Amino acid sequence: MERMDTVVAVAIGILAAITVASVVALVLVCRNCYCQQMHLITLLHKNSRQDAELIQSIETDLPIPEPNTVEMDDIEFTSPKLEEILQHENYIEDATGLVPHCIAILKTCHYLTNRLVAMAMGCSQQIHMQEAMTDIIAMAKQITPRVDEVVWSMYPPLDPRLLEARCTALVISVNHLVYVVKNAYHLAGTLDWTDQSLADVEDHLKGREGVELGPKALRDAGLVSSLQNLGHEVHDYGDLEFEEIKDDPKRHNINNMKSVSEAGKKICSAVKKVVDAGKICITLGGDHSLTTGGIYGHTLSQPNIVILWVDAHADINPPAASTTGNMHGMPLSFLVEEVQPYMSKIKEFDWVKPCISAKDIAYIGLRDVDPAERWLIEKLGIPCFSMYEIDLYGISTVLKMALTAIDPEGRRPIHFSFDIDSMDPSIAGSTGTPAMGGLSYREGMFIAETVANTGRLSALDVVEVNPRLGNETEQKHTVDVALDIIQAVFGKNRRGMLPPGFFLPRMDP
Ligand SMILES: [Mn+2]
Repeated sequence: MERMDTVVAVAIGILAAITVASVVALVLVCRNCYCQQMHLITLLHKNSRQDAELIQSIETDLPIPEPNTVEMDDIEFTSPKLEEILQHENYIEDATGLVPHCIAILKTCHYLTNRLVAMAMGCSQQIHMQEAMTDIIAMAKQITPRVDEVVWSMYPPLDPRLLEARCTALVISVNHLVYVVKNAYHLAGTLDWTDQSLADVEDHLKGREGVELGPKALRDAGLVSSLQNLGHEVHDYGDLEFEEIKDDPKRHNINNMKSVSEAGKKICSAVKKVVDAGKICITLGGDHSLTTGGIYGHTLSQPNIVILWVDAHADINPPAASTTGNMHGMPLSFLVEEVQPYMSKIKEFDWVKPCISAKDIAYIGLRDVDPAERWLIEKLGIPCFSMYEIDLYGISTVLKMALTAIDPEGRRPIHFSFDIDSMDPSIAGSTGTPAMGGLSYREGMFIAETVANTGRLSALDVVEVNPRLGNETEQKHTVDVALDIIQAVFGKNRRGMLPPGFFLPRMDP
């Protein structure tokens, strides 16, 4: 019952905040509106536990005045707790994976309403107060019960479809408000920020996770120029375009199965093309599922590769053994010959053939390994250096052992698959499945420098950088760490660098 009380309190809290905001907006604002239909696709994802507390924090921190008694100037719409929620979002647990999206939608709707109201306060003289009042009142009346409904169906999130429908209804109402305000101002240009917020909301409605923004974040941070500064010729092939497949339910226990299969084919041929041309291929993710196509494509050009898999996770669950259905936990199962007896036949993945042996992979940094994965590692004898071995031997010995295990003679091309979640969340927290106790910055850099020193790097994956998770500082750190690792892999060394031909001229006496 305490939980129900919390839910009621929360519902009333958020409802009241948005009511006040909407009512103020409607007093100031006029004219017509239109609405935009959106869809919510359920996406299995991580996590949520402390949601009730978090939502309660929103409630306790937001001043919630009585709509009828308050003066416009008295309304304060700031909440430091919202910032706090943003920081801890990626540690929230919930089986449906929908709650984080719902919280994000509620927050954005809250933010939109607040800003629109604040703006209306600032420019009330521009608005024709008499007009369109009826429309706006009707609209505001829609928003409040819809917030209430979303919150009610979140605790617990028993029916994902109901939750989807209710989030959609809320977003439609908030869209109404946005467009009514836009219309009232006749100043669409000054309201560009609303488009960004609405696009964010739409992403959450679609269950998009933000990891697709990783490559842009790395490019924006100067990836290409930093590699050029190291003396490399860099060709940026741009983003691969993936078609959106509408009807793509979970099948064979793989979420969005057709989409990931089709994407894999494209990644496969793109990587093959680059390696065929004698270049080192960097594949930026995105999530780790890209290696199904990436490693297969690499082997089509270079059959003799070995794989250095630096990750918190083993990513070798056969689909049937996966507890989440997320392809990014399974890519190696499609590629390793010895795993095939444990795989069910999936015709959509006929294009990928098992192409590497369990003996050709070395894991480094594991610390979140599923039972099926541990069983395969032991049964197949996959060289595995978890955080335990790193603590036991130190990173230098571990690397020697790992490289020797997969290639005693040190002649084979290396596919270095680097998952940012191998690093400790304290330095790279903006990632979908963070795990405590990861690699230190120094250990990560040492791995990268050692790979560079082999001179045998043939392909590099950098995956799971998610610039939408974590706070601003975490996002920046995560991108910076990824960038430093990439630079180290391509020759930047902490000992310092001599540019070609550099010398210190003697001074005349
Ligand atoms: Mn991974």
